[in-house]
Amino acid sequence: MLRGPAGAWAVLGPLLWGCGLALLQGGMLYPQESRSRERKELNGLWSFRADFSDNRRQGFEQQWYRIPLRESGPTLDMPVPSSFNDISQDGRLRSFIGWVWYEREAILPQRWTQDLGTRVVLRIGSAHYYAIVWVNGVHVAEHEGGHLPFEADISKLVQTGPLSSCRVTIAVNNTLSPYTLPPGAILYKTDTSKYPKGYFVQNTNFDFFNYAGLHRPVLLYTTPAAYIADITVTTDVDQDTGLVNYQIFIQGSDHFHLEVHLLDEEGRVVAKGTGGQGQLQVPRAHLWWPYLMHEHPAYLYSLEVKLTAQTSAGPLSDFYTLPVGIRTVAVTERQFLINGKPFYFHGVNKHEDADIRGKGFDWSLLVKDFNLLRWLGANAFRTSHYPYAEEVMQLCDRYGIVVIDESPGVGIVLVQSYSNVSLQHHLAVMEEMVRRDKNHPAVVMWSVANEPSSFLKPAGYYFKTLISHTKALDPSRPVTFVTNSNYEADLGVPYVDVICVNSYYSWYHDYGHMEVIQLQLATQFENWYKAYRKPIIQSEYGAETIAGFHEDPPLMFSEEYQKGLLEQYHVILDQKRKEYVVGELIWNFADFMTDQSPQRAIGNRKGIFTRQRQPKSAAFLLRERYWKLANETRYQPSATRSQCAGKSPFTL
Ligand code: BDP
Repeated sequence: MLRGPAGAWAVLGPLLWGCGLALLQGGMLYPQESRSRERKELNGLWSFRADFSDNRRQGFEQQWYRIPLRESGPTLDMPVPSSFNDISQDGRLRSFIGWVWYEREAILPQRWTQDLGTRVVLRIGSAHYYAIVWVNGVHVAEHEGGHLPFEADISKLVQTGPLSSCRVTIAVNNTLSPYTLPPGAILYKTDTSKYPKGYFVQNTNFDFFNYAGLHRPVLLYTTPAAYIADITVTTDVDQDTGLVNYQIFIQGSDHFHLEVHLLDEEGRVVAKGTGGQGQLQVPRAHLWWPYLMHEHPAYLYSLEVKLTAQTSAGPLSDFYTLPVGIRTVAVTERQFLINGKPFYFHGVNKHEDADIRGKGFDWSLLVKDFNLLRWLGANAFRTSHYPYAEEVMQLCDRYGIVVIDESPGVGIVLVQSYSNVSLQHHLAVMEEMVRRDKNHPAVVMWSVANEPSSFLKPAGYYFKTLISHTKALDPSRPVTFVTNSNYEADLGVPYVDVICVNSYYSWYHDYGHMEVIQLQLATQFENWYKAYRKPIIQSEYGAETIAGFHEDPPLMFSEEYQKGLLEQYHVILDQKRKEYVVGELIWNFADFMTDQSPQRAIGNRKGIFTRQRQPKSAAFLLRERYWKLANETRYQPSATRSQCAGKSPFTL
């Protein structure tokens, strides 16, 4: 039976898709090459300087952006993308707080600087946390927030003079405040008998190292002056016909013509349309299925959009191709449905984290992680605790790895972080996130926060507003946040579609007593379910484990203890998944760096893989479990509707 509010959006979602879109101004299409578009990556070595001055403002006082950085003082070579923290041997840089300066020259093709029908855009994938950007000394952009892209149209700047190069300067500040996401606070230590004058530290309420810098690709790309600014696609299924609703935003011209073609994986046109908005119908559609749920998961169509526009510079064409997965998502009182079939999340929580590069994007790491996920039989992960790189989301679409897409709302524990200023910023971040990730079939749910103090009085209004805003932005997906509050005290959970609960039985309390886990976990599930009658995901559980530590009988921190603890959880998960538990996500996929503290032996060691991606014993245990779960929950299409005749099943 469909539950009230969730049921309503499950039914109305596809019809309402146009309404949410109106709230999203402007687009954030992934920059791709096409017949009308070029891109030039600015990855590699940049000049770099951290501003160690007492007030950290020397760079602004001396206007370091006006002349090449090397002319205003010494610089370091800094790789982009990468965090800057672990690159040098300078301990001060590892824990630096304040402004750092990046600079690099880019040589532009002549056509980009001379053809006024070309638009040149500078795009920064992620700058943690606050960034100011200049091109040739001219301020072009400013952005708050560390995990989402932003861009600046720099055509006018590069097309006005005889220049064939441009100097890009980016100042990045990693300071967090109670009003940023995630929140943090600078604490001045004023006791001069203990600390030097002006001494301060940054306190945070999250458990990962606050890596900073230019974490994702920086690039230049072009579009014609009249261009496809945004595309939004939602999908539905009627019997065996796939419905693809599209809406396209154009900028740079009021007189244009749009053609859309939907191509299957063989490149055959299966539907076409014209105009900025419409519905394509695909008879006998191949649905997008999660990994291991179907013999041909992750089927992607291509939506080819062609714009022909009249402009003052003459007629222009623009081409953009968007991958489209046709699938539905719905939530009932006890189930999470994908394409109308019960889906069980068996997966992991991750971090963007690795040796040396910190949170810097790296293709080798990315592909290794996806190979490990597939080896493990994981069908899902949560982007704990911030949006991951766009390239990660693209691989999830291609491999069928289902995503709970989480905002950087982690560590919202202080009352100030529930203020109006914080809420407005959180709403804006959700807009940026939905705008960026709305077209990924892999994304099946938004998570607006992790472990906030949702028992505090202002939390009720805060989460009500935040969740309803997110639903208004995207009525096609359920919304949640991840709680660790008591079920009776939590003021945010009434507004979620799926309850996501973190618990660390026999780890953060009852140390060493694995015998209490079953009782405590069963009580947890029963309390939440009785109170809300909503499906539940065990969104974190785990134990700190130093690879190579062995103790039998199991002791904390040993590989045996991690395995034993997981096994105790699995007993209850196996009972409750027959009722209303719809998923289990281990904490964590891999060990990761944290702040230094007596509880952390060089980072958080709850990974089932080490930070270097080698398996601990628990990885083999989970692998056996996940493949078994996959076999039990696999959807068997009837012979007549087989969607992949002649294709081999995807197995490892
Ligand atoms: C949870 C947090 C996660 C931590 C984990 C832990 O959500 O970010 O890393 O605890 O302590 O409460 O390992």
